[in-house]
Amino acid sequence: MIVSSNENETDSDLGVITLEDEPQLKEPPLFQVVLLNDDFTPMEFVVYAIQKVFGYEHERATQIMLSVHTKGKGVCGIFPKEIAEMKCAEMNNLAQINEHPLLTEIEPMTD
Ligand code: TYC
Repeated sequence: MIVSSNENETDSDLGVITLEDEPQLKEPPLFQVVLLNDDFTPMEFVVYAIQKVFGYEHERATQIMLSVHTKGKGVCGIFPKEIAEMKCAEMNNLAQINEHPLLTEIEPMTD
């Protein structure tokens, strides 16, 4: 089978298909959005905020809230850095405008 009609190519080039290097698409580094417990934020507000920012259903948001309440902290989601920063800021702003001390922070995944 002739794969090239370029006259400058030598016989030894015929039949050789050179593939370009595949672009090395690296996965972006991931960050956890970590929710911290406190003694003052009402549980129902935490559930509401988790649902609003992360899109969980009421039952799952309640599980996350209770886990944070008993263990001190817990992961709400794992995202590329910019999205994790946005979710974290959304949670902290929502808490602040409602005058609750609720806090989230982001942590790089160590895999
Ligand atoms: N510990 C709070 C309370 O007893 C509830 C709470 C849960 C607060 C999770 C923050 O991230 C939190 N009202």
